[in-house]
Amino acid sequence: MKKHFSQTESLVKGLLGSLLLATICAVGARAAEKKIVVGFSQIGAESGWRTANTESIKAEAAKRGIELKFADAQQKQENQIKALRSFVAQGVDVIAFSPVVETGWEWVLREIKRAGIPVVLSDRAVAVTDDSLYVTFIGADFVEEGRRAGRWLAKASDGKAVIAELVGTPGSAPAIDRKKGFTEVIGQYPGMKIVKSQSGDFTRAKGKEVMESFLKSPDAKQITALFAHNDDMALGAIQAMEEAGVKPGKDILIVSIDGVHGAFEAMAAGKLNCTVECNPLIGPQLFDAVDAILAKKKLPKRTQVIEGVFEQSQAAAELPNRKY
Ligand code: GZL
Repeated sequence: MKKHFSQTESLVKGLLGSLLLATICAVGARAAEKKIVVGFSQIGAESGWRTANTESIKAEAAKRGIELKFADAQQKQENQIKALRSFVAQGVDVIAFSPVVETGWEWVLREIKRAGIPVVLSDRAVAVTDDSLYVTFIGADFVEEGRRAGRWLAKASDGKAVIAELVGTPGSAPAIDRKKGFTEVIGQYPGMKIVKSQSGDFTRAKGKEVMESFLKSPDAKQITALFAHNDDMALGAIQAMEEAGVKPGKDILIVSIDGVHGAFEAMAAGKLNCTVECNPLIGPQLFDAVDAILAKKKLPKRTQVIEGVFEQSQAAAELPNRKY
């Protein structure tokens, strides 16, 4: 009996050993295969800039084999907050989002921190009392973009301009900071003043609508320049000017921000005078940050995006190089 039991015993031991080995391999293989999962809440599709930004993020995630859970908020903060909460419920590895406005994020960011999920701010910043609620912010210096627009207009108008302003989404970081930078520069020129200012919400349609109302106002004739917080609103304003018999780029100088393809076409046609670049192609930087976070590397609180300024004389030559 004893002999018989030892043969059975060694058979069972062998089986258990190979079962254990197979399990270890399977778990190991699955761990090796486990895809990084990133939840991204995007503002919407309000402008050419935003579309290019989305394409850059989706393309980079696909290139790196990252599972991207992408949510379009149609420019509504409540939709972004819902999406952020759903990412927590799904247990993603990293959460990234482009906050439509600066305020109102503290609560949900604290929930995400409690869930132990790192957060990356993409494109726009948030106003919070505790900056440990996010790991890093990847985006442009909007105040400097506003200064660049102001400097260009001061030079082009010899420091004398009666300005209409198309403002971006109220409460958004780009709208607040671009206005801040622009007014800081024109404040140095007594001959430059903003006489009309209204939000076009970064969209072409609203930009056209607001410019139409500016041109219908009794003091419309005094306007000599337009500062648009993005190219899409400037392109809408150009349409409104032409329909009103005003020559855009000549009767009214126009400076805007983003550097989208349509802006270069308008400059080449002599209808837009200057666009200050704001690079939307931050997908690679975003996923470099994700990789660094998952590798437990230290990141700076702020990752700057590099950009330039382009005017009419450069448009035709630059057009073929434009990636967005
Ligand atoms: C800027 C970005 C702005 C663009 C607009 O980084 O947040 O939002 O200037 C876009 O075109 O709608």
